[in-house]
Amino acid sequence: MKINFRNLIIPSLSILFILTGCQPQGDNIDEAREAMSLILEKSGATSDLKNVIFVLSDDHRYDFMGFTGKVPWLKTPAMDKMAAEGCHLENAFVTTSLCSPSRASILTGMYSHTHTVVDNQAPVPEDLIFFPQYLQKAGYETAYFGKWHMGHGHDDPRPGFDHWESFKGQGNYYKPSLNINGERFEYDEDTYVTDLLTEHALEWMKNRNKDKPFFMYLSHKAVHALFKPAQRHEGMYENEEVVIPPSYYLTAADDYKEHEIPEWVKQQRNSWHGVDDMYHGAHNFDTFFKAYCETLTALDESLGSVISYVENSDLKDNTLVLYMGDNGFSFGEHGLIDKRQAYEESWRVPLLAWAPGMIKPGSKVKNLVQNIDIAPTVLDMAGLVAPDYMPGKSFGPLLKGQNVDDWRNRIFYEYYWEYAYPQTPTVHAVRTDRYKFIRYHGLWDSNEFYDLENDPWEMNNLIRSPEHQEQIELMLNDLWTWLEETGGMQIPLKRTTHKKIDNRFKGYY
Ligand SMILES: [Ca+2]
Repeated sequence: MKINFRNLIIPSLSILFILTGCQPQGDNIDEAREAMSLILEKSGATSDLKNVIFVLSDDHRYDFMGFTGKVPWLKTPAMDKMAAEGCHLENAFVTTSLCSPSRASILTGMYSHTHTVVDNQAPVPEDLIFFPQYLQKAGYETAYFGKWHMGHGHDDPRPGFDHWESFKGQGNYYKPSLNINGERFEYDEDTYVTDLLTEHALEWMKNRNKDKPFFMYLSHKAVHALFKPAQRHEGMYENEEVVIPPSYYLTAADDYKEHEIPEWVKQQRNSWHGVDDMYHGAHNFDTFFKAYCETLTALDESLGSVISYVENSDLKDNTLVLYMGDNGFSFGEHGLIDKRQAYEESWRVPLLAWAPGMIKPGSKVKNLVQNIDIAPTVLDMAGLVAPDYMPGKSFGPLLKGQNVDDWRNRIFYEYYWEYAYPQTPTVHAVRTDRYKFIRYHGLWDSNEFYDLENDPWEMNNLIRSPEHQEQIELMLNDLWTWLEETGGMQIPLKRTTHKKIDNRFKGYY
């Protein structure tokens, strides 16, 4: 089935044409795309720091790192080292908590409703510019390793990368297959994908063109479900005790009604993404929790190898290493598993920055940072001014310990309902450093408002609280203004192609 995306593409192109001054030749998208400039204005800032390594993980939640103490027995020495010697951006979030939309936001610097990769099934419009394309034009050598996920159909090289290694969709933990610069390579059943990608990334760094600065994007499959640790890590946490969050039992009985928790949250408890029927009985909470932590171990080792290589080469003083997750993951909070919703465990991500010489050891950034800031930040490191159509900002100054007076004081969220996972509705949300307002679309249910300072576990919905009505109205208006001003006033639809697969309506339309 071919979907005509012209109606989606033309508005985003129009924005680019206004900003770049280029006019489309008729309405031919290919010609229009050719006409666009990939040359960005230089910022004029001089910096010795030129190279950037961006390591992305899949579904790693913000607090499952050894140094946070969240899971007392979890060991992540490389992440701990990055935080101790570099910077922990403590309030990092995505704009959509789902693989493909978040990855598209990282690579384009745009919101999901702007790049239109709103879910894992949405095709990728051909006019999208991935920010490494700008880096290439500025003389960078670029490389991509690992999970791409957007547009499941193929794993061929995508624009913006001189070197390409990827696989279709989610790929496999064991016996991986890689498309390396257009050529297919198959690996044996003992080959573990996290280790393989790390080896190849290190090899590329050793053999790259040393006359050019570089940008490397190492995108791990780990720690996406269904978790499979490296053989050497299997069972390492077998005898440990899982961490049960305070909100785990909130929807187990009728208490949730007093707390004004929405009915859909209660319903999801008994679904593919709920603790009472997780993955339709294929997994139990304890083994699932431990397998996640064990799978995380090879990912941490990968980070350790990358940092060690940088540390022991001439890259030490001119390279920034960033580590981030593409979205969060709930482990029983509100009785839920997985992501998509706008509670903290789903919306927040880990974000660490390490660059000896630039970042003061042990730095903490408390500002609200999002995935849409990655592109402007990397471009900033390359001495380039991010294009105006990108709503994010470089957090480079924050890493250097500078005060940025006009940094955003609220962030926005969007998630669009998926046919395959009908238990989570369409969600829009806005969050400040203290309050969160969540709005559900097309659902006769309660919206939510939380005072995160007094209720960090989001267990007391204050949507009816008289003293908070003014704040709620303010945030509701902020949300609509954001959607209106950024072209987000439509809900994407997809044709139904198969019968339902959820536990309540399986086999029926
Ligand atoms: Ca993900």
